[in-house]
Amino acid sequence: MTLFVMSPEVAAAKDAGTPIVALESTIITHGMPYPQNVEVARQVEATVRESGATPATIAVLNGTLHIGLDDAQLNALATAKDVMKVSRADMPVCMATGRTGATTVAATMIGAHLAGISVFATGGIGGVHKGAETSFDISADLTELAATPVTVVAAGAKAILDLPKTLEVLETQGVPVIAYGQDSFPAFWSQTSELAAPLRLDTAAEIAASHAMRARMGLPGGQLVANPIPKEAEISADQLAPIIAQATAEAEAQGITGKGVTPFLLGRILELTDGKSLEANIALVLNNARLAAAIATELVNHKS
Ligand code: PSU
Ligand code: MN
Repeated sequence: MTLFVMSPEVAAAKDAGTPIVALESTIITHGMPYPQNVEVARQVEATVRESGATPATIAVLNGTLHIGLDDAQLNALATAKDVMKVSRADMPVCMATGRTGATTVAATMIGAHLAGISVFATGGIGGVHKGAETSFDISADLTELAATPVTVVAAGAKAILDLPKTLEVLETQGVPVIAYGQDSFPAFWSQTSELAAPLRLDTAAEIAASHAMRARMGLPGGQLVANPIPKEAEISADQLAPIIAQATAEAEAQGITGKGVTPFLLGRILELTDGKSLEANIALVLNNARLAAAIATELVNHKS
């Protein structure tokens, strides 16, 4: 039995050696409400295609790991109830027991790597949560970046996280954090944060060359590319700070822990911003899809 099923579109791109961009599915099931979730998923796929690459949305459907979903599968996932949120720890259990699971950044990296896909676009990665010094809540996305050789394009990390601690853990884990085209580490809804990014690169070609160099050196792990949200779509950090504080306090008061924390906070922030956070989220995901396609294209050229 094969470990995964590729969509015909992704299989054709693999055969032809053309660029492919992996996409996660937790953002669909646990990151955005229906029907925007499926509309955005389609838009992201279309943007990858317009940018000259093939999209490969990754998910576990009834125990089968899919690399690339067709429209009916995408819609089924977006409307399904009781979809597991699948990270590294859950993925084999989900697959072995025939369940349906949406892949986080960590699990999507694992799926992409199994299928030989090197570049992945998402919105934001999981990180070190505020209060982690007592809760120990640190996303498995960070250790996955240290272990699995996939370049992940995200808009930095959300201000729901402790950004300085997130950067510290990434440094400890030996993960290159590369801001694209600026010195500041982007903060998801805002172009900049008060933190400097550890590294900066200005072209997709340099990012691809760095990915290829890691492989040549035999270093495990991938790269985090932090791509700032487009200026016209950003929400100021000042505006968001009280909203994030409120959502975080509510999560604590309601005893939300573990993998429930991130979806809860995203949902509350959406409500408290009257949907503005979602518009920004959509703009930055599309922006990340374009950069990821450019990096995947450079990587293909680099190999040939
Ligand atoms: N951050 C976002 N949007 C998201 C997520 C994170 O801005 O949708 C999702 C991603 O799938 C990420 C996961 O991999 O949440 C992290 O969850 P946790 O914090 O439980 O590790
Ligand atoms: Mn967590």
